[in-house]
Amino acid sequence: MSQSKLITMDEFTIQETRKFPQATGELSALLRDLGLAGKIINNQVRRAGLADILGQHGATNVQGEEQMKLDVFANDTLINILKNCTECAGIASEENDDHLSYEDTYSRNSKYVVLFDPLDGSSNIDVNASIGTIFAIYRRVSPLGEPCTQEDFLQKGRNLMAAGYIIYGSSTMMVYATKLGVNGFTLEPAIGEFCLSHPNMKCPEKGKIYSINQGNSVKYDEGMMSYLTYCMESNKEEGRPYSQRYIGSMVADMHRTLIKGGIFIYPGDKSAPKGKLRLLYECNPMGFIIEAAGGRATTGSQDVLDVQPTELHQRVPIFIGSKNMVDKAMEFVKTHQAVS
Ligand code: AFP
Repeated sequence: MSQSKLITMDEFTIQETRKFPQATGELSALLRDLGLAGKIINNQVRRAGLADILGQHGATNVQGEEQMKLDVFANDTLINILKNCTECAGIASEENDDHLSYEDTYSRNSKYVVLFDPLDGSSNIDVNASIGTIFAIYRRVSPLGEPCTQEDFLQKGRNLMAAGYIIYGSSTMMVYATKLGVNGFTLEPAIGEFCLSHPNMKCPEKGKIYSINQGNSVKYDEGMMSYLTYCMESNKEEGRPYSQRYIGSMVADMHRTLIKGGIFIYPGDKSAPKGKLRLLYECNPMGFIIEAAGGRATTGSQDVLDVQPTELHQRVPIFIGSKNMVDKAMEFVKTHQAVS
């Protein structure tokens, strides 16, 4: 990309906001605050091996999974930054049982709520693989001036105002989507700013990579198994067999999928019909980003963004990525659904 000057994320977001004369700048401020949280978390992630911060924290989260110290740090950082900013009425975190309503006057009068997975893929921390923070921003439905309520968080992904992630990888990047599109910003460590590096990101319509925990295939249904066989079959014209890549960190697998194209799948299986990934903290934000980039995200029976959430920690199966590849996977899944 040839660009004559560095554009910081703040500059870019303000320019985008100017396209909407009625905008108050609150969403831009919220994105800036999420970027700030990302920089603080990044700083700790980069020092993980040195700071003796690796290892289990001892507690388990609401999903029954062991938390690691960095998860706790990332969660606390986001909660505190969003509490002290003036644009967020409350949060829901993958690491907390319930939502949190901020009670001060500024917060009560804020129109946005934020949901996040503070450090997704944290089991990759001790092998130094990429991990990330995922966030989703809704306009609240409860009245301004009141504490926010659970209904503010249990909204369909279609209602999202913005969603994004910060990937702590070879470099640190913040990618966020609004209805205007998807843009990526790389952290320039010398000045501590996220700078526009990937403008107007589009997910290629077709890719050559499928990404799934294939070790679980003994539990998959016939539709899933026949799709996997299709991915592995040789067909020169169609570019198969596809390559299989799976990091086990959704942010990292999705970042690759967004840039290179491909399909990422976490299906339901015999022991977990709803799969593993959480609708509100992982599937909706990633679904919103990928749709804004021209891709597709489905549970296998409906668009992820159309699922009406009923609980904060709900899980859904997900097929997400390049539109043509998700369409093709659905042919296999639907055929099986039709005969079973
Ligand atoms: P952790 O945060 O426990 O590492 O889980 C990561 C994750 O939620 C998501 O980022 C991965 O895509 C998925 O789980 C990997 O799950 P499997 O290990 O079951 O394949």
